[in-house]
Amino acid sequence: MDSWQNKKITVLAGGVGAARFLYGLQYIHPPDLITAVCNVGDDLSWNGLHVCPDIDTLIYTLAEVEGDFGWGIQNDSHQTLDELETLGEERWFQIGNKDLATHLIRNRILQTGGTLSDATQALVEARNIKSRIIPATNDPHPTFVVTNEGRLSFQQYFVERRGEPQVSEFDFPNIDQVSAAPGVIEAIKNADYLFFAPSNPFVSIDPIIQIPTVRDSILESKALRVGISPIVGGKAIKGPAGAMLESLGHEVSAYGVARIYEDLIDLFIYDEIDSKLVTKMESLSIKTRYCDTMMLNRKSRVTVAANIKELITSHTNEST
Ligand code: FO1
Repeated sequence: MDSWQNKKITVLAGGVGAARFLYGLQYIHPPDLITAVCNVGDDLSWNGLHVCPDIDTLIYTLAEVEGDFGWGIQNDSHQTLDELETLGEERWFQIGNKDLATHLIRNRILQTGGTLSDATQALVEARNIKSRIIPATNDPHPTFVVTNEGRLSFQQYFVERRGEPQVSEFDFPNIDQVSAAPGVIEAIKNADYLFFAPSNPFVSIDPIIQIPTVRDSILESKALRVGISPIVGGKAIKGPAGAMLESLGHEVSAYGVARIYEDLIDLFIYDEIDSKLVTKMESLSIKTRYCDTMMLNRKSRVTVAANIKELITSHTNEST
């Protein structure tokens, strides 16, 4: 009997790495059994429009329209941005004309009494995506990055300042008042497999698991809880995870990430290129396994999902 078949899968998801993993996953597993709980800490207000980079990256990737860098829409144009610049506006955050359609729809739904969950659901359906994508929360829950240049919003730090400032800590204001969005706790508690996507542990996964009740639901979940390393060969595949690990005093390696997740997961998967870390990994209180996790193109995303499925199946068979 296939221990994986018909199982409910929930993925705690950030942006590009999570989107690529979910893309592969929905090829090897029924999409209607997959739920992505998505970070909203990167959200920003752009000219009054609520932009959700991680949710949109997930939607665009699953719909196969993502841009070359993994975010935005492919072959987009920027006349609106050009015109805004002509009118004296800043242009550090690039919103393409096609991408704008997403934000207009989301904004209409939010302004007519809908929640971010409602807006996300409408956008998922409009792109004919069969997996469930839900925001971690419908409340305002921005990530602030405390740096040597002051306290910056995530996008100011990441895009405007190109991730250059030295990071000392992260700030999630009023976190005690943030509630999980409908479906989040159930999706975590009732999952058979709960993945921590290969996303940034500090600014993608932590904003989700810091929400009161979410951390408890992970601890109470009956799922096999599986972390996937976003660090390969001592470097982040994408984004500032490497620099953040370093400036916060963690080892910049898959092992450094495994240690951060150790109390919350059962199994940690890292790339085969880091197989030399095996002795260190075995010193942890969790199981660890390695395989090829490099998602360089659409085909390899499916291969990686299949590799991970195989590791989990053999891990489950060994433990029973
Ligand atoms: N990333 C950039 O590096 N520069 C941009 O101008 C930019 C614009 C942008 C617009 C919409 C969107 O959904 C994502 C966008 N991103 C941009 C990516 C985004 O900053 C990051 O991918 C995530 O927030 C990190 O997960």
